Amino acid sequence: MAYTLPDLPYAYDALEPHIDEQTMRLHHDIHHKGYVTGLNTTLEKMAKARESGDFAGMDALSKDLAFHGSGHALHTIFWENMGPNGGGPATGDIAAQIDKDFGSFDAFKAHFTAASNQVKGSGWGILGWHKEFGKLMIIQAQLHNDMTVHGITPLLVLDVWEHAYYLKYQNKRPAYTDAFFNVINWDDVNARFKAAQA
Ligand code: MN3
Repeated sequence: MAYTLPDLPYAYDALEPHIDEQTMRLHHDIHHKGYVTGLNTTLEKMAKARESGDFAGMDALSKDLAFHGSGHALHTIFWENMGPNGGGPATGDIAAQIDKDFGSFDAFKAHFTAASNQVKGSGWGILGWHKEFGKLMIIQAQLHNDMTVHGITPLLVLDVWEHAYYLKYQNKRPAYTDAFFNVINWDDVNARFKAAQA
């Protein structure tokens, strides 16, 4: 049972002018698909290793699983975190929790964009709920999988790999992370927050 690339929940041009159509096509159809394929290939190779009893490649395969599995998971969240009618300040329960854990929405936004802008090379800015700690946290991911806090559930994720913004924003990552706040679907973030607390 292989994993498949989920369709975008809106048209490729739905996030214009903040995220351009060509970037969305390449990002979803080529890059995300690559992680889905990589995840399936890695799981097949792991199954073959168990069948044959030859576990010599398990270090590399484990790294591949972390990379492609996290790539597939984060991109799936990323598409759903955005929408054509999004943007504006946080709403609902997540807004209250943001105020509690970060002081204000503006302080959260400044913290989240700084963490995202300062990712060295390819990675993500991530707002997550840590159920055991009872707290929202902002973390970075290097690539897709390095530097997590184990136990955290991603609620709002921002891809800052160059493939996510370079066609439109070139080297101006801060302009892209600022534009992201015009397309955030807070209903989706709230649904994820509710599920993560259950
Ligand atoms: Mn990406």
